[in-house]
Amino acid sequence: MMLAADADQSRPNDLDAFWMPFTANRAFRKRPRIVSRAKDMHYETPDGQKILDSASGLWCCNAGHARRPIVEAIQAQAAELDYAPSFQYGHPKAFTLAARLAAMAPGDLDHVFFANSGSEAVDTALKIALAYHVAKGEGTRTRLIGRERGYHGVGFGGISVGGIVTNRKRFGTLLSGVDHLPATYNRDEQAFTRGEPEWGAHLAGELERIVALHDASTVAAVIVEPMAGSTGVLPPPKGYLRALRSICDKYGILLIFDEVITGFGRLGASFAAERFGVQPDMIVFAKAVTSGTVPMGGVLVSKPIHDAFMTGPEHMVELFHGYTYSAHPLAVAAGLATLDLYRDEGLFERARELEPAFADAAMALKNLSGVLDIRTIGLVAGIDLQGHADQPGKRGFEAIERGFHNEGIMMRVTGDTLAITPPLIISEAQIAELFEKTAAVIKATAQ
Ligand code: PXG
Repeated sequence: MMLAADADQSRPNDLDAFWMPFTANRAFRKRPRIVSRAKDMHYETPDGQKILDSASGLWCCNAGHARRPIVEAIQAQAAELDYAPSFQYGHPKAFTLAARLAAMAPGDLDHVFFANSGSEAVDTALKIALAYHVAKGEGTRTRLIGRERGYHGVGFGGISVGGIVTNRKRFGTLLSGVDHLPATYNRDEQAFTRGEPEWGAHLAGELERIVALHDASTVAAVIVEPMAGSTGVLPPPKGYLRALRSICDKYGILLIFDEVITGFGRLGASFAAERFGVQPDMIVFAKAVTSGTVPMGGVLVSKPIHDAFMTGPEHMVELFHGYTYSAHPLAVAAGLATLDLYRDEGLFERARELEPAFADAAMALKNLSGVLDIRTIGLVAGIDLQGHADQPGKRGFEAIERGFHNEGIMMRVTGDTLAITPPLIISEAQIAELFEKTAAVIKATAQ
C-alpha cells in the first residue's frame, strides 16, 4: 500500500518492504499505527497526536523517552569512538559499565558478558551453563530445563527452553534434551492477586520429578523468568523461587533468572532476584539497561562460574563465544547514562512507592465486562479479557487498534491479555489517565 507521498520524511510512503516482527502485517498495512516522535511518557504520531505509552515501548524504556542525558551521551560517544572491537581489544567505558552492573547485581554476580538483545543474552547464558559443566569435568550435564509459558526470546535456544506454543510449533525439533516445569498460574487459586500469589510454591517440586526422570548428572541448568512477562504477567507464587533454588543446589544444577523484563526497576528493585531475595547463578538482562535507546543485552555471571573458565594457557581464548557488537560503544555509553539517570532520579524506589497506587488503579477495573483476572506486581499489571467466541486474540487485537486510534494509548497485548508496564517516571495523575483509557478500551471491545 502507498501512503500519500509528501516531503515529510517522517511519514513512510511505502509499507510493503518492512516485514514487521510479531505483527499482523496485512491488517497493519490497511490501518497503520505509526509513531514518529517520543518524549517522556508519550509517543507522537506524524499528525501530532499524543499517544500515552503504557508499555515502555516494549518493556524497555524505563526512564521514559528521549531523556536528555541519555541522548547527549549517545551523541557524544558517536563522535568520540564510534566502534571498537571487543575481541582481543577493549574500550574504557565497557569495563566501567560491566563493573557498575556487577555492583548493582546481588551476591557474587561479578562478571558481565555483553550481547545485543535478550535473545542473544539467553543463548549466551545457556552456552555458558553447558561449557561450565564441561570445564568442571561434568560434561554429561547437557539438559536444559525451562518452563511452560516461559518466554526467552526467539533464538533456537530461547524457543527451546521457552514454553509459548505459537513461538515453537512451526520451527522444527528445536534443541534436544530440553524439559519444562509446569506454569505457575491457576486462575481458580490465584485470581485478582496483588503481588505474589499464596498458591503455587509446591509446583517448584516438579523439578524433583524431572531430575528423577533424567538423573541429576544429565541436567545443566534451569532457566525461568522470576516474573513471567510476555505470557501475560505471572508473578511467582510465594516461596516458589526459593524452592527452585534449593532443589538446584541439592543437585548441582545452575539456576538462571531471565530478567530481561524484570531488571532495572520494573519490580521496584535493581533486579527481581533482589526483590525476592533469591540468588541465581546467572542473570540475563537487556531492554532497560539502556532504557531501550540502543540495543544491548548481557549476562551477569557468578564468580565461581567465571573462574572455572580461567584455566589453561593464558594466550588461549577461554570462551569461544561473542558478538561483533558485544559492548558496542554507543550501547555502553547509553547504559552508563541510563544507570546514572535511574540513580539520580531514584526511579527504582519510585516504582516501589507507586506500586500500591498502581495496583489499586488496576484492580479498580475488576468489574468491567469480561475481565477474568487482574495481576499486579511492581509497575506491571496483566488483565485477562474474555475473548470473542471462537476467535482467540481478536479482542486483544481490537484493544490495540481501539487504544491507538480512539483513546490515544499504546497498549501491549498478548492474546486477549493486556500487559501494562509504563515508564517508571509515570506520575500518579498519569496512572489514573492510563487506567481510564484502559477501561475505555475494555468497554469498547466487549461484546
Ligand atoms: N527474555 C525475556 C524474559 C523477554 O521478555 C527476551 C528474552 C528476548 O529479548 P529480545 O531483546 O531478543 O527481544 C524477552 C523479550 C511483550 C514483549 O510485549 C516481550 C519481549 C519482547 C517483545 C515484546 O511481552 N520480551
